Amino acid sequence: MTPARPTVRLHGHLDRPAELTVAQLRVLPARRVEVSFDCRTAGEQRHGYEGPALLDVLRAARPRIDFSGRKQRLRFLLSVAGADGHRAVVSWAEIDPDFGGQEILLATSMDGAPLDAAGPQLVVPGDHCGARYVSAVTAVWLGPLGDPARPTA
Ligand SMILES: Nc1nc2c(c(=O)[nH]1)N[C@H]1C(S)=C(S)[C@@H](COP(=O)(O)O)O[C@H]1N2
Ligand SMILES: [Mo]
Repeated sequence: MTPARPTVRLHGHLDRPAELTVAQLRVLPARRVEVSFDCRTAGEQRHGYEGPALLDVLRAARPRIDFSGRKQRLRFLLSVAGADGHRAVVSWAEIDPDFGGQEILLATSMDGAPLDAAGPQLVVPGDHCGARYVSAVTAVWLGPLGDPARPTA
């Protein structure tokens, strides 16, 4: 019997919410990055990751964000959750090419080893600390901070 594959649930303010396996993430264009990060308990680590840009994953799910101007998108954030409950927030602006344009990935392999059985890993090359490298990602939520009906709240 084939073991069940972990999936990532893309939910929140999306027109096409989805539940994707690591194999389905590989359909998107893959990026490769070599990174090093520091862990308070385990010290410095270096790894090579491969996988789609988080931006491409989310664009495929059609974010319900008004892209006609630039200010509207600044209240949006992503919450990335791991299977063990570890969670990290990424702002939309960090990955948006008009702002930070960071190449944050949802990795499908680490050091050449596929992550199909473990689930994908968030890769944040700009971070010095490894804590946002959420592994075994099970969900990515996208939504606005505050009430979009009351933009000044
Ligand atoms: N799901 C999950 N991902 C996680 C963590 C965690 O506790 N749970 N710890 C983070 C931390 S603190 C670091 S430094 C990196 C690398 O940790 P590792 O060496 O234990 O894999 O993974 C990050 N990703
Ligand atoms: Mo860490």
